Amino acid sequence: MITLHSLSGKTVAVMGLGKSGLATARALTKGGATVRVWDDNANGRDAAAREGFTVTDLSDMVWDGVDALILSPGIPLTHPAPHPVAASALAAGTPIIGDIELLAREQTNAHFIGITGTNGKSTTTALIGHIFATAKRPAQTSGNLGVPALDLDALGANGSFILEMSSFQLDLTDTLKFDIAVLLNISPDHIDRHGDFDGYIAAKKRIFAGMDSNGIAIVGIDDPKALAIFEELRASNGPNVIPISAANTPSGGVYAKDGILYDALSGDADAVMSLIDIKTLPGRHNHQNAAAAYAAARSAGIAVDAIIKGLRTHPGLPHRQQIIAEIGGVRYVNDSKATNPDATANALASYKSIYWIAGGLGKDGGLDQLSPYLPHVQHAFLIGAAADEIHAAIDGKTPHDMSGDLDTALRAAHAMAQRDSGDNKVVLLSPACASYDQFPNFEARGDAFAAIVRDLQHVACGEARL
Ligand code: UMA
Repeated sequence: MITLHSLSGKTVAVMGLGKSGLATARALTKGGATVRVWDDNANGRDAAAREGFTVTDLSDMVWDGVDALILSPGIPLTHPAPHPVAASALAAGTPIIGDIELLAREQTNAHFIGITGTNGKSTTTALIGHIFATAKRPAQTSGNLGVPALDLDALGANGSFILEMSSFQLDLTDTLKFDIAVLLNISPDHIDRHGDFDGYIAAKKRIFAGMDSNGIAIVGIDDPKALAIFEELRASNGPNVIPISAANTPSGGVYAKDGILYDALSGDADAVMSLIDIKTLPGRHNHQNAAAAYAAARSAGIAVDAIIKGLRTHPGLPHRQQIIAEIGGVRYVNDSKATNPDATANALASYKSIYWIAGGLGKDGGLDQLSPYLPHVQHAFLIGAAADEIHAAIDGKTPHDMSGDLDTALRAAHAMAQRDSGDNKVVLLSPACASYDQFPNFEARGDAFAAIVRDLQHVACGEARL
């Protein structure tokens, strides 16, 4: 755990007692701050009280004498409306920051590598972390990926924090300056929390805040919004800018073409390796993630051989096109983390014969991006609150059932896929929606999918033995 000395002797309020809030309260207390904590949910308050923290209703807080409010990323800072505690701190002029800002203020000698984008940021963060581990370089991965930043261990001057940064977390940093910052792509997401698409883009751009000519910005150029940011950075006096792509062949960049990774950092393009057979990195979107990880690792001085080895041995991440099992020639793939249509479009593009489970809590922005890949879908099984919306988008194009829930959908998809005598069949959970209508979070939804698949596998093994 990090010990936070920067606020030693000060009074600090911590709002939100999920994993990042509790880790923050511990790190502040260890560093000698006086900490006041609150959560709107009794479970959070009880967990904090059990650890001995002073639980104080922050809506009654007199902010005079409070040095900072540490806000959990899931709590609204500005939209749809500032949380009342954030609003009162703001009115009193109390700084509002997040746990990652505190990490940066404490670990000033370490290197910071930040990764953001609408999709692919967890995979790219994990990939960079794995490459660093392969090269035996001291580093830790954290941020939106799951492990709270202040649960990490302190690193020396040779160490690197490799941080997946959500738009919520970027809104809560003010002095953090990345040495290497990666923006993979931008499409509409989290509009409720940023007011509109422009607000979301502005939050994403904060990953480059404060960077000067010593910094390296790695930017995807395959969508118009990220491309515009690339052009803007290149025209500025800010960081060195490296384009990455899986659709174009940018000079001075890193790109994948026809499944081959090319290094054109110094002008001429060198073929580095084939990505096609790496099972944990299927599809063109993952080839762009690999290009970003390669560019970040090269920028950090890691040798090409170690990067190749790291890319080849990447173990993959749960809930992201994760192969759970193969039963009777059908692969069962858990892509529960695909909580928006762009992420699902990437998954649908990756397979040719799909029994597709989709739905959940829909997001604004429409489903148009799925259309080009619907020919890959043999049959769809729609669940959750957004089933009607997806039905309207695919009706007449893709045969589908209104399945209601995951269990019904998966068992029907299994039965149909097992009867299909074709090749390359995949039963794919890639919802294009958030999970909150039927599950506590996307992890629980993916775990439920995996549990049912194992049950089906068990039954199939029993039948094979008879
Ligand atoms: N809470 C309130 N009042 C509110 C809202 C929430 O008191 O109005 C309380 C809840 O009761 C709960 C706590 O705040 O106790 C939850 O805080 P949180 O949502 O910030 O969750 P943490 O457990 O601290 O997890 C956060 C990130 N969560 C979010 O951004 C929503 C995790 O990202 C991250 O892994 C973790 O910190 C460690 O850094 C998750 C996520 O869903 C994976 N991220 C979004 C995404 O990927 O789309 C951005």
